[in-house]
Amino acid sequence: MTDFFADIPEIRFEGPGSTNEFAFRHYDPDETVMGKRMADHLRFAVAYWHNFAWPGGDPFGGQTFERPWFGDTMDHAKMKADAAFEMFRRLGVPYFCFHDADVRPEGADFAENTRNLMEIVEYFGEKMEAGGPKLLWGTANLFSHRRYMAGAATNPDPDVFAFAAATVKTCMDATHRLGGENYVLWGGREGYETLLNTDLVRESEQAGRFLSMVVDYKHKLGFKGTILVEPKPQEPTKHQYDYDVGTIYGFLKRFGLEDEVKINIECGHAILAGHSFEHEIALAAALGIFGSIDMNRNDYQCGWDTDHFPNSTPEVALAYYEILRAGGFDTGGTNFDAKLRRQSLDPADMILAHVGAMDVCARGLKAAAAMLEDDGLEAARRARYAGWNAPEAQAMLGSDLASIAARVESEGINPSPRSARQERLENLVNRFV
Ligand code: XLS
Ligand code: NI
Ligand code: NI
Repeated sequence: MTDFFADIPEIRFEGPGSTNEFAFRHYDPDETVMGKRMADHLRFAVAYWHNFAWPGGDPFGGQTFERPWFGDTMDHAKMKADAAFEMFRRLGVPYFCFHDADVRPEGADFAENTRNLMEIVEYFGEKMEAGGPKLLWGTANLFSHRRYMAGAATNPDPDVFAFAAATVKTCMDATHRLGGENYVLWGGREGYETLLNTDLVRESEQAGRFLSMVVDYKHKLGFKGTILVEPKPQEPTKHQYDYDVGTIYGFLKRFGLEDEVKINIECGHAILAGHSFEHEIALAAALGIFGSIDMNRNDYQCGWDTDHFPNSTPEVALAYYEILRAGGFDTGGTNFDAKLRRQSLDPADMILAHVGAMDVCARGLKAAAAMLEDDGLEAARRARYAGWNAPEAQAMLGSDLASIAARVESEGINPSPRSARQERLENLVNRFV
């Protein structure tokens, strides 16, 4: 027990009219949306790292947050876990996510890291059994320690590859032990700073072997969860290999892993890649590799991963629209990979950031469900492609250029352009958000 959140009540649904800061206005876990509880649609998770491990630094200055659990001992790590589970309980979230380095002190070597992690995993296990949230996903931090400065799987030094592989094995063990529903790989340093010292082909082959070993180990372990890769185009390295969904799909195909691995899509990373969040979700769903989301918001003026909490219902609604169109989450969920601004010092800021974000997601989900049930957008989409239902149109796809040319000439085919009706569809969206 800590008294860190002592003055903060458990957050309950009070409805849109409530003026109580410490209440949900839109997130009612038991409300039914399209035949399913809202909680089961959204599958919220709190990220351990931003809330409990990040000290509030930026490139110009260090720590702004003062937390009683900051420190390098196992006692600190346990106090941190106490505070974390106290926050989870107040928010009533069904899941959390963590990296090994968020939850245990750094040891002198691999063996000590493993001992530290497993001790905390035991501690988590007790709290989870006592009614705490479940684990949406676990992951290994293969980017903070200086050994990983030139990458983990893609490192020029085979000893770093080995250390990273051993660490991922341990983190998969920990995730499996805690009943995690997914295992995530975000290749933080899997990229390069300059081509002048980089062997692109060798590095991507190493990454392909690494991921294949992860998949093999999953099966050996009997882990039933999903392996997820999280794309990001730049930052921390200048060129990241896992640029976006399309790039990762090509990589998975190259190594025959497209039926084994799915994608964890982060809103801010999609924006850094020059896409929208909904584009990345729709593309992954279309390719059969949609897994989970890291929900946050990026600053559009800044080419940096700012990890703001989401607060735009229209943006979130379009993302959930694509998720609902794809049939919703399977093992995935909505992980708030979001952090406070560094001036937001109070314990209440941590809680209320999540309250706001959960309400925004609830509104977005409800708007998305209403749009889907209305069917206006889908009807317009079907009408736009209706010409392709004609037998001649289908036959053409199995034909060849010369036959098509002969048909265009003999039938005098001369297309007349039709409106794509974008503004009308945007007006339609605005009826719901
Ligand atoms: C960083 C990533 C990271 C992953 C997990 O930009 O989003 O937080 O989600 O390693
Ligand atoms: Ni993320
Ligand atoms: Ni991010």
